[in-house]
This record gives sequence, structure tokens and C-alpha cells, in this order.
Amino acid sequence: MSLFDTPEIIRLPLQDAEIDYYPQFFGLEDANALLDELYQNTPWQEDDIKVYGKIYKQPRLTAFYANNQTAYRYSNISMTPHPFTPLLNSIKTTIEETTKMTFSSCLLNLYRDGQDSNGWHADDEKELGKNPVIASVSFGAERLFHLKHKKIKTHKHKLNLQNGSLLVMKGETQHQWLHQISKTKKPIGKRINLTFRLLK
Ligand SMILES: O=C(O)CCC(=O)C(=O)O
Ligand SMILES: [Mn+2]
Repeated sequence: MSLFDTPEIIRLPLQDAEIDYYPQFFGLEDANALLDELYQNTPWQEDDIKVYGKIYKQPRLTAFYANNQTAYRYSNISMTPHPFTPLLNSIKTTIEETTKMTFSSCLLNLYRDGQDSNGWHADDEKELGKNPVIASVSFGAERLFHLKHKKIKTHKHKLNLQNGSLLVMKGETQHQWLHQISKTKKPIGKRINLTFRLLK
């Protein structure tokens, strides 16, 4: 995004949520270059997760970066942070300027193909505090992002997260809604997602 562009913003029309979608936050060339760079140079890890007492491989690869040494815990996984790289720091700064927020950490997800996924959850760990702001950047293959209201079963939404997009979830979103990236049988390539968070 150049300094003088005003990116298109779409506010999702959802009750009890504040979600802004910037479909082309990064131009296509930048998005493709960032996908390659992050794919090659990230120390991807494959964690085990426990579901109803059984151990499985998490269906995606991850890496965690932060500007302190505090581990991040979710779903029985504890992630030790790497220090921010200059590249991740520059992406963080761009997003901080747009959102007028500051972030202290970034969780990277690599979805190798359509069989990689991220199950229903909310980013509501107590270290994130009340009404956390989560800024989520996508590079590579388009994937469907599903949302469902925790209490009102008829309230659901889905959108395609396109290459170079930014999705900002804030307000009560994490307390009232769940989200997921579902598997797809379509033959698709890799996707990298970055979620910037502020850990208290
Ligand atoms: O890959 C995505 O778009 C979502 C990732 C996500 O929800 C998370 O890491 O908490
Ligand atoms: Mn999430």
C-alpha cells in the first residue's frame, strides 16, 4: 500500500461485532513476494494438539513472534516467541498506522494446502484482555473464513480472505463470535496468515 492510497474498507454487517475488511491492503506483487519470503524464512513448527484426550498433529504449521519473551498459550500449546524480524516489524508498523493500535506479537499460520485448517475458536485468552484487537493479514491461496455467533445460532457469515487482505476484528467480536478456516477439497496452494495481537 502506498502512503497516498486510501484502501477500500468493508465493515461486515454483523451484530455484536466490529470487523473491518480491507480486500487489497497489499498489492498483488507485494503480497506474492511476502508469501515467498515468509514461507522460506520462517522457522515453521508442527505442534501436537490434544482433542478429547487423543494426540493429533495440528493441521497447519505455526511460528510465534513477540517483542518480549512471554510464551503464548492456547489449546494446550505453549509457544516460545522469536524476536520480530525486520520484515515482520515493517508489516506490523504499516498495520499499526492503519488501525491506530499497537501490537506486541504476531502468530503466523501456514496452511500447506486445502487439508490444513483452523477449528472453531475465539481469540479470547485472558492475556489478550477485554475487547482485543486482532489484525489478520493473508497471503497466498484464498480461504473461506467462517464466523458464527456464540449464542444466536442463526447469525453466521463467511467471506473469502483474498491474497494481500487485512481483516481487523475488534470491540466485542472475540467475546460474542467464533471463527474458523475450514478444510476444502479444492486443489489449492499454500496460504500464510499473520495475526497481530497485543498481549497484556
Ligand atoms: O488463518 C486465518 O485467517 C485465521 C487464523 C486465526 O484465527 C488464528 O490464528 O487465531
Ligand atoms: Mn483466531
